[in-house]
Amino acid sequence: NAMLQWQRTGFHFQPEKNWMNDPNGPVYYKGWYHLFYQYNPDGAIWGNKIAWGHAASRDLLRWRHLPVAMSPDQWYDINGVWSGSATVLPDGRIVMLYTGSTNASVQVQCLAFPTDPSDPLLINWTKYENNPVMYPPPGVGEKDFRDPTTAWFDGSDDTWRLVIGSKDDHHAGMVMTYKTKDFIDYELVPGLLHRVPGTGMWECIDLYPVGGLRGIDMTEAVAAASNNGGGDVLHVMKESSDDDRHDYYALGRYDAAKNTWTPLDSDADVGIGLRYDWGKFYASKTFYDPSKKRRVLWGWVGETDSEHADVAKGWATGVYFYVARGLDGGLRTHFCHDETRSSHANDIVKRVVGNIVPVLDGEEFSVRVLVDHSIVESFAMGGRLTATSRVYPTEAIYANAGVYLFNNATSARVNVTRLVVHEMDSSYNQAYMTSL
Ligand code: DQQ
Repeated sequence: NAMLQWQRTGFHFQPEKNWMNDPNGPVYYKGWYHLFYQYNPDGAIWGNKIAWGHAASRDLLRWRHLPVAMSPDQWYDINGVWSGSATVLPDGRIVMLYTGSTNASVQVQCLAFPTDPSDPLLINWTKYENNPVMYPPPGVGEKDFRDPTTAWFDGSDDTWRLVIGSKDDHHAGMVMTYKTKDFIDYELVPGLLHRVPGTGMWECIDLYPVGGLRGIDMTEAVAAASNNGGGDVLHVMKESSDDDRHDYYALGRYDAAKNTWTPLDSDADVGIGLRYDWGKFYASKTFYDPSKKRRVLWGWVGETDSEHADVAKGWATGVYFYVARGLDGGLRTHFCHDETRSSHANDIVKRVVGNIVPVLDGEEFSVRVLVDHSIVESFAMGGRLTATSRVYPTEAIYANAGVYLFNNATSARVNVTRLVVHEMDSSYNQAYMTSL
């Protein structure tokens, strides 16, 4: 079907066919970036046979599709090999932790290793023979215990620590910390790392240090904090809210000794304040890329199309900003995607998404918009605010696609100081894959 074919993204990663959701276990190994992902080999919708799809790349742009890494084939993951994370040990070995949904649909944590560590493509995976390694602890619902993070080393007691998201009886989202010496035996660290009432189940927790322009490895940040207080390093905590399907984060301070993470601003705590993206972006996960000393974020941009794609579709996603006066008299710049005119179809999700973006005195407003067939991804003010949309036009495709700039201001003067348009080679990914 030609229509569906053109909607395939050019540089946003997609499997060759069928359904994908969360990114899993991203890791850099022997010169290759690995991306695993929640994958249904049997169809284009989510199901109870989710496996780990797998692809590898040298540059994060051109991907080589690899065989399914792990399938739901054991009693402890027969209802799904769910999300998880990679940890690279000091000797270079990788351990993978993931959530298994058992034959009784209980969520447990499981361990797996590369079968052949000398294979840079990490094609074969071996599940640990005595899985699972963690069960829901007392008081935690058996369906509320999932998505282990990457572990970091804590030299104060020579253990690896990782966190897992959950919710409690009062609909509070919460994070539990585990520690282990060998990734086989785990101990629940007393107390909760964090908890926010009213935010529901916290999926796909992420916790990582930030400070300065470079990425920071969590193990290094914990070591630095125990030596010299850690300087200006802060920790981002992110959760994916099952209630409203958005990725929320906050900046805070992680205290390993007390097993606490405290937001800088309790009014903008995790789950109620900042979002990574104001459009369609969920179940994200970061990893530290040692080759470029940067932290890389992957997110899942789901489809918002209807299941039957044979409907008539039209065109136009507006990306716009407007300046308005707030109740306090100050000026605010709003930045939004208007999806409402992106298609004639009326059985797909079409919203106006966005928020206020800070523009400081003396700054010019700037926007970067990437259009990748059926994804529009925008970064306002260098990424202070981001919005991602799925759009399914039929008219503005190939040569009929274009960029239009409108100035609808009536009472103020707006000058465009610079407009740069690049055409992206959208067939790059596909051509590379078929030539392998
Ligand atoms: N998707 C996975 C879960 C995770 C959810 C199952 C988030 O592990 O909590 O496919 O999208």
